[in-house]
Amino acid sequence: AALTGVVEYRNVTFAYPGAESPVLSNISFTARPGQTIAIIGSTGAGKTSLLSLLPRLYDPVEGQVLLDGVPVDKLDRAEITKRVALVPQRPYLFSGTIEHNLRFGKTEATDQELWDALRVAQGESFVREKKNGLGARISQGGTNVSGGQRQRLCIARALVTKPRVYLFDDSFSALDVATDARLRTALKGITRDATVIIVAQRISTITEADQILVLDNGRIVDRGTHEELLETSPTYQEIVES
Ligand code: DCP
Ligand code: MG
Repeated sequence: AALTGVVEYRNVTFAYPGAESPVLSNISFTARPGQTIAIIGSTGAGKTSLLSLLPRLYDPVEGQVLLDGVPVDKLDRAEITKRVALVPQRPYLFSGTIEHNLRFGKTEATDQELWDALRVAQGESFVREKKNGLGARISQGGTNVSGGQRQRLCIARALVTKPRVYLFDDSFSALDVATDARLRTALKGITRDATVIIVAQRISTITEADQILVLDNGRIVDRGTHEELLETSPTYQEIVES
């Protein structure tokens, strides 16, 4: 069977409801299974807004977002949730156990699947260290775990759903460089056939991406691999040097 998980943005323009000017203009790109597409750009460039259109947190005002060739507004929300996992920039945990939080997207996951996801997300050891393990309580908003632990639990939650498409919104920024590197190596195995779109601040997180989109003021100003952009993109060079 053909691999699913093809994401296409076609001439997408987006403004927040009630806002006058668009925060995204004429965005076009395709991300295929097996690929990692990275999005980089300064704060306010529109990276989070761009990701939010695939799971339909918002809809574009012009253009189309397609999943496996079908405009997402023609798909059931349940179908989108099954195929696409978004790890948000502000990872959200709710009051309940670690297990509840990890099963949030997929109630029928086995404990083994939860531990496997935690292992990849580099969250296994801190959960094992808790007296109640998967049964350990998380307070509302996840205030009793660190920012990095929160991120790892949210990454594990996404892995549990075994989606075709992963959207990581700056998901590795609260991790130290070594944990970030270990996590991404482990992820590579899991996401080999999936489509990965990753927003990053740290250049080291994205140097191996198949394509990097440089976003500036809601527009894709340059695109290419890390090596290509170092040669051709002044905006990218600025980000690398900053
Ligand atoms: N914006 C808005 N209403 C929202 C969210 C954002 O009007 N609910 C505006 C603020 C910015 C623009 O949209 O001017 C783009 O915001 P993004 O959050 O998409 O920007 P980034 O994700 O690129 O920024 P950061 O790197 O800070 O996460
Ligand atoms: Mg953002």
